[in-house]
Amino acid sequence: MKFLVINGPNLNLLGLREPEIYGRQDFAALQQFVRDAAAEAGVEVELFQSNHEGAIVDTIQEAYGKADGIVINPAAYTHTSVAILDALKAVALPAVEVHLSDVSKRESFRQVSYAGLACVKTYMGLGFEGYRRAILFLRDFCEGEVKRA
Ligand code: CA2
Repeated sequence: MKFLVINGPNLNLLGLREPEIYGRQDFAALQQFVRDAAAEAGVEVELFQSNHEGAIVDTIQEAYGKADGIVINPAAYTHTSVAILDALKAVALPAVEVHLSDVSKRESFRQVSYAGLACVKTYMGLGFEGYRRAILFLRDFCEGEVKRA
């Protein structure tokens, strides 16, 4: 089983500012955490980060036929991008949304999630742990899909 883990704009700057919201660990630590979580779950993982909406759309499209599921933190594009929502719907792969912070308790403009409309589950406010839960959920979800088929 292979999952694509996508991180959106500015997450590559983790650890540099706003540690009270996003924690003190940097993006390299997040990538290692995700690799370790995938190993624990017994799944393969491919990591992708971009600051560009179109690059994220391209990567979601390319996942079709290659990945079994997607874990995505679209960052600021969560709240603006119909293009990412449409790409997730188009490939129709099971997707799980992750946010490091609890966006439900933040500014009103963060209360809408377009990408979330195409996701089977959302984890927020758990920091890095949200990615681990997402991978484990997606593995169990995909195994269930296989059993039901
Ligand atoms: O909580 C999350 O994971 C977010 O997706 C993070 C986004 C934000 O726009 C979403 O509303 C919630 C922002 C990521 C920016 O990361 C930074 C990294 C270093 C310094 C400042 C921000």
